[in-house]
Amino acid sequence: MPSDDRALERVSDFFARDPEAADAAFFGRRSHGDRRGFLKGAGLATMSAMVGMTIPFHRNLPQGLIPAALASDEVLVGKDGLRLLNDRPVNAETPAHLLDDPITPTGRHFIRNNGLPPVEVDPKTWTFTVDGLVDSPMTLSIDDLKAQFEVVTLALVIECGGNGRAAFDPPAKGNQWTSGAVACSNWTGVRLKDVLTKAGIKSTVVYTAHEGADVHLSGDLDKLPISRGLPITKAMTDDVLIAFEMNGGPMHSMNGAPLRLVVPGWPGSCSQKWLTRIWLRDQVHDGPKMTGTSYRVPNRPVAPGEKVAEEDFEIIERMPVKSLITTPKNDAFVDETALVRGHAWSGDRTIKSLDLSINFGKSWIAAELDPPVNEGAWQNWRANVRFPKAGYYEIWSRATDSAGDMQPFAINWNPKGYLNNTMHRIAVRAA
Ligand SMILES: Nc1nc2c(c(=O)[nH]1)N[C@H]1C(S)=C(S)[C@@H](COP(=O)(O)O)O[C@H]1N2
Ligand SMILES: [Mo]
Repeated sequence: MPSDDRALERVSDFFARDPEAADAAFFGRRSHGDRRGFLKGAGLATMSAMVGMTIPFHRNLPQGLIPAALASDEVLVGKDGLRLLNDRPVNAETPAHLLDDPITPTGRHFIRNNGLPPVEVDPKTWTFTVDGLVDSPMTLSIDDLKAQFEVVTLALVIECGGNGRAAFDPPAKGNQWTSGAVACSNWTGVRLKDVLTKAGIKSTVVYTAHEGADVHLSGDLDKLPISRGLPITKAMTDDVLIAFEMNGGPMHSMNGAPLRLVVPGWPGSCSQKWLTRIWLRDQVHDGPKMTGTSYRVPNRPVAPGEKVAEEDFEIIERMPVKSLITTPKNDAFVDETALVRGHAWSGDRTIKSLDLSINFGKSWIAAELDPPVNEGAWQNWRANVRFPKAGYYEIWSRATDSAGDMQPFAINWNPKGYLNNTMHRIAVRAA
């Protein structure tokens, strides 16, 4: 396991410290087991894939030189306005006002990587395997999926379990997400349930285990950066997809192209990217980032800063009720009346009401709330808000879900900073 310091190292520092390991990490390919790279002469295709376009003068690239694009914000090729938190692994969130669309465009879907994405992926030759406790293990290509199963398109929320971590006090280690590690894109694929049913689930199965083709930060090809799973009951629900398209087009390479799981409403970590294997097990999966304090929270309320014994942690399942204000932009100047809008969601549930306050919670204004376009999608809402006089206001949004859970004002602290679902607050200045 890399320490948190190593995990926060930038690409350029990694190459400077350990060029062999860095090279293997970037250009080693788990799925094929061969290690190729700059030091051993990477092909044009590899480098082009890494920077997102052809490199006309690639023959002049000195050996071992890292294209500057890989050590800068340009790792976000094909993304629009995301804020880069780290480049090794790449983690980037979307400012709230750029999440304004009812369905999140590909360029605005956040990125959360635990390792180094595979390069030179080819959707034509990509396969993944279903094995473990099944009657007939299967290896399927994307064409096989399209031919053998019903293809569906659903708008599905993916939210990182650590979204909102930046607000924890005392601070929690990890990516300091503010509010932008969430998105609701249209995903096209087949239902996981249909594929598992075809493989034949043995009666002893309790959990799935997922593997992807990304490489561990250490460059060690025998280690997986992350391998999580689902209770089989969740895996068998209608809205869990094995997806091969995003928003009607190709999936972005950083969002798992060419094949990924999408498990709406549960921590984003369940939605394995660059999917290569689903393994059915007769125990709760214990892969990397399933155990210890990863994606786990204390099974009881704890005091801020309290040390919690590992056995008192439990796996996060559904994500809690939450909302986002996407218009106006934080700190905007507004007129006497302003259209306020955004989204609300709650894992495995629907939203019953969305209320806004402009007087620090003294009174609330009900927003107009759309039903979800399908199960697993967020719900869009809007309201015309009138500001009684010129001055500084805060707009607070508070969602209540179908089970009556309401967003809190203050955070329930936990050691790793998961599940911050406090109300969203933005500042505006009314003219
Ligand atoms: N193979 C693989 N799958 C992965 C990850 C990863 O690092 N590797 N990160 C997970 C986490 S923690 C999250 S929140 C989501 C983020 O999906 P996105 O990057 O498409 O937004 O992917 C999940 N799937
Ligand atoms: Mo995540």
